[in-house]
Amino acid sequence: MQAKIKELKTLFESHLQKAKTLAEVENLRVEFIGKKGHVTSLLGELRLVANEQKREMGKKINELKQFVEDALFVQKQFLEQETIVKVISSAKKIDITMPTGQVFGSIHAVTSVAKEVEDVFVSIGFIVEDGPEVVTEYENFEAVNVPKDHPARDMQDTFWLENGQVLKTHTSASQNRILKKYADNLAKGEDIRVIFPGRCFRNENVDASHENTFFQLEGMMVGKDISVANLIYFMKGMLEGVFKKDINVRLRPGFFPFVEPGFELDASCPFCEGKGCSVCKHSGWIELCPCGMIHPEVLKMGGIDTNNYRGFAFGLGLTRLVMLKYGLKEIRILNSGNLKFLKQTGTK
Ligand code: FA5
Repeated sequence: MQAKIKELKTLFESHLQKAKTLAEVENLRVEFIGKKGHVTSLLGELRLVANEQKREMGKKINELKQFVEDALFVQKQFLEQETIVKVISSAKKIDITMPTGQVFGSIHAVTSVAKEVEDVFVSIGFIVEDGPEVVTEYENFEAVNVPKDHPARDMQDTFWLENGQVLKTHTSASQNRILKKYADNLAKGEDIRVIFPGRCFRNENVDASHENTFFQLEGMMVGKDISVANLIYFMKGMLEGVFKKDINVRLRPGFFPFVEPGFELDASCPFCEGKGCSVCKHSGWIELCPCGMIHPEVLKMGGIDTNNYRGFAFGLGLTRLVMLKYGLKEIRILNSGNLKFLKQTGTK
């Protein structure tokens, strides 16, 4: 048996020297340590060996098996490495410093300003929510205190779908769903702080400052002692984050059925710093963001206990903010796909 083991080892070594491909190495594995391989059969022959030698022979066969396994592993690794080197050295050389001529896209101005606004709010504990563009009549109107036949429905020209749903005319259409989603926060002693950007659609005549498809970015904060002062504080912080300078804000009364009291928030013109210029039509102020304290009916429909909690909401005209930031006089350029414009305003 000992002689057989030795013989097998020599045979394996001579075969291994000739194994120059991975397939040949695999064949060798099957031939020696496969189910019916030489070494495996030798193990079967152990039962014929005298009892006092069984232990020693068993050990030697296992050592041979281990030797074969190790040698095959090393040879396999060597061949794999050799293949990689061959592929690399025969590959076409590419100069990665050469200009490719490829045209890369960039982030649209609306997306990039939305991200700036989101970053400011997220840094003060707001969550960013998404919402569908097709919504129910209830979400778009009733849930924000605009019942059927209410004259305020005419404030926003609506695209109605055949199934009775609408293309959302304002991001306020997500208020009800979001209030319901986070109402439990209040019981846990936490505020509700959410912002929700979204694309809105209105069936109106387009001009330099009105599009039928535009973006708003809405925000809500609900809690125990929320007041108009909180609203002013957060809006000022957001504008300073976007324009990177001190911005004054002022409130004027404004009517929206879903807020009481309601306001129009004006920002001091970031271009002339309130002195008056063509962007602010020489008033020093720019109308930017309707807002107000959320109407108790809206809170109730959102599952909020109005005896204990109050909140503010704002509906920033995101597209208008983008126009302001880039000094654009024509809103339609933003949806035009004009590459020259997109290249100038896009960020990487
Ligand atoms: C609303 O849509 C209210 N939902 C906003 C709101 C939310 C008020 C929460 C109070 C509390 P309004 O219709 O004014 O309000 O639109 C808000 C902003 O969207 C406007 O100030 C304007 O900046 C922008 N906007 C409205 N219509 C257009 C349009 N056709 N094109 C571009 N921007 C528009």
